[in-house]
Amino acid sequence: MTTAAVAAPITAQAFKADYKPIWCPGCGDYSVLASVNKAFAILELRPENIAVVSGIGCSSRIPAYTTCYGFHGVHGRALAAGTGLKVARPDLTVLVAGGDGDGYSIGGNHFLHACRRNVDLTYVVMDNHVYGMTKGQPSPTTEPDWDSKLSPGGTGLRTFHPLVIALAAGANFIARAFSGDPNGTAQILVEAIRTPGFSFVEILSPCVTFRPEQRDWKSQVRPAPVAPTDDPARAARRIMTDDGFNIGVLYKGARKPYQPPVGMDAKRPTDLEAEFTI
Ligand SMILES: Cc1ncc(C[n+]2csc(CCOP(=O)(O)OP(=O)(O)O)c2C)c(N)n1
Ligand code: SF4
Repeated sequence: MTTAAVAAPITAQAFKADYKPIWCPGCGDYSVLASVNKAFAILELRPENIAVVSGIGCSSRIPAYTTCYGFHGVHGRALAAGTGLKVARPDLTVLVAGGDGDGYSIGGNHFLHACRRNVDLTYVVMDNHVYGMTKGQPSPTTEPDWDSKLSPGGTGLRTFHPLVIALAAGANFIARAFSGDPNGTAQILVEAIRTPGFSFVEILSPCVTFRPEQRDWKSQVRPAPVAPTDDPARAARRIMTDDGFNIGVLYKGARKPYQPPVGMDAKRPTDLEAEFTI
């Protein structure tokens, strides 16, 4: 009698690339990377079936640090690239990742329309309320009174509210996580990836270099005191009235993802020309 070989379960280690991250010691993005890899392992995915797509920024370095397929594109265009990829290759798990500058400033318009389109991918924003890579300029989520050499006295500008904007624009899954809770973050990512449609996970990820006071986030975050809802009005009230530190899944809807047909016969330019001949 022969015993069939049983494949060992995949571990987070299998998603860890040989490249050593060059983030500053203590940067929250290290834990986000660990949570992403853990989530892939819990879901029993394989690196060759995943694409991690990013823009530019410290956080956007993440594709290089996984063994998955990766695309480190241009600033603010991660969602455009990731959406196109998922539409062309619906068989892949697509994770788009980056920072608050990348996603909400230069990429803000893509963010709105990715929520609206509801293509089946997961978007992770490592939000540190600052442009880390370019040395500390304020971002859309920077507090109006944050005083720095580059914004003396603060910007005085109202902050962008990514979660409620995502809800209004049509995202199907909305959650907030904290990098200092890697297991909780991994669980939220598992749920986000499993949920069909556009899943948005905002991860508070401290920039210890330009916002050292964010180390204190660990004492400010708390589990959201309410269960996830599928009612957008309740979710909006919840998100609008919290102080930005409630962690958990805040909204989970049931919108059908957008997926146009793929694999259609390509048209030759001469056929197209013939269609338009009067
Ligand atoms: C078109 C373009 N404009 C500006 C830049 C410069 N730039 C690179 S990263 C970045 C901001 C990064 O901030 P964020 O996305 O919050 O990521 P973090 O570095 O904080 O992780 C900027 C403005 C660029 N690379 N390309
Ligand atoms: S500058 Fe900030 S965001 Fe960039 S690696 Fe350093 S701590 Fe992280």
